[in-house]
Amino acid sequence: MEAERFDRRSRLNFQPSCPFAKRVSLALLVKSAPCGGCTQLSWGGSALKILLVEDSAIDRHVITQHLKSWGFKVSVATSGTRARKILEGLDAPRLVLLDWMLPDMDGVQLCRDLRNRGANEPYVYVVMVTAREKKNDLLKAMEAGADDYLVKPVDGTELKARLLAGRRIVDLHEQLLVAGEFLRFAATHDPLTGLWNRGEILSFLRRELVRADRERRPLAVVIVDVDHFKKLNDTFGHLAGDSVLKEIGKRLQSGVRVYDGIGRYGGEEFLLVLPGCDLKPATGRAESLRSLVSERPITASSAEVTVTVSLGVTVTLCSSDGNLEEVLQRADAALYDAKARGRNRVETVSKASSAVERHAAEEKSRKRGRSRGREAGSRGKKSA
Ligand code: GH3
Ligand code: MG
Ligand code: MG
Ligand code: MG
Repeated sequence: MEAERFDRRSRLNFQPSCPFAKRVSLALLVKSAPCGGCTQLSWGGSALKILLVEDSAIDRHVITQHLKSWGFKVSVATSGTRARKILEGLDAPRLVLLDWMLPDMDGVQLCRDLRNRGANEPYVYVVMVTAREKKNDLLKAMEAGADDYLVKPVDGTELKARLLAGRRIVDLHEQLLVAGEFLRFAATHDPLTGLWNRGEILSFLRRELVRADRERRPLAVVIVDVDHFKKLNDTFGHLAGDSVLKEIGKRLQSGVRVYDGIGRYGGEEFLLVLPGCDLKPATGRAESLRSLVSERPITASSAEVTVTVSLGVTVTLCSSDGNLEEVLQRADAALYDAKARGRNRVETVSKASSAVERHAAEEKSRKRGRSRGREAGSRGKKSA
């Protein structure tokens, strides 16, 4: 089984850094597990949770006995309020057997409320269980969002058949959710390094530029480029080059804060966005990142290679410091400078002064203007 899971994962080309790899392979495993098409009501070997909402003690007893004998982990609610609480909880049951008449509310209303929850909530499969057997009642329950309908007294075989169908829907929905999450991850991450891809880091930068402008906070942008990477590829081969890129990505990521953004900008280039960071601290951070990459050799194929990077740093405070393209151009110009000055070094964009210093100076002059205004006002009053 383990071998099959591994094989499926590698065919889908998951990277170990993809947090969904485990969940997707689990979902595939559930589908391909021996119990997938048989009559065992379990979830990949573990008990499937079910909520029984029933106020009649006799019905509760009979149905619970059945469910337990089929391997379900049963939660019981004797009122609609209690059922709602259980369904709002973390890791709530995804299968519900719902009595129509409850002491505090009508099961159909509970079902309707369940269907009106946000689209991000996991799907809950509802089987209405009731003594009402008119066709109109069946229609009313289905219109309220029930998936199935069972008339009391409950027949064990019939109940089991309905639950097998329910489990299939719940399984399919889980696989759909996991596949959606995986697609979202794949669309926003670089498959080699597991970092954000170019589109995602640029979106982050775009958002942070707006925030920096609104909050008048500095924002540093750093472009990191591997030195003489072509030569490394030529000497050790492309696969070795790939391992080096992965390791550099890891080292850079280990050196940034949780609220910083890091992504693969292009071939052997990385882009870092450091919110709240002015030029001086950003240069210090870039310097430590440079050391993190070069301080220990990286294993590439069978060789140990020491790799260096050059970094271009720029900082911005507000929209008048330039739009996204201009900010990137400035960081790129600084990087070009670092390359020209011998590589394995950090350069900042030469013309940009500290954004925060500039902001502080602007604030000072504004305050001076205001106090000048007040002084003028009080002088005016005195003379009047
Ligand atoms: P410099 O110090 O001036 O930056 O020199 P460089 O050799 O690093 O720069 P250049 O732009 O000449 O070469 C970059 C190389 O990076 C060329 C390209 O084949 C390689 N590269 C780009 N993406 C990948 C990748 O995903 N894997 C590998 N192994 N190599 C890559
Ligand atoms: Mg009842
Ligand atoms: Mg380059
Ligand atoms: Mg390079």
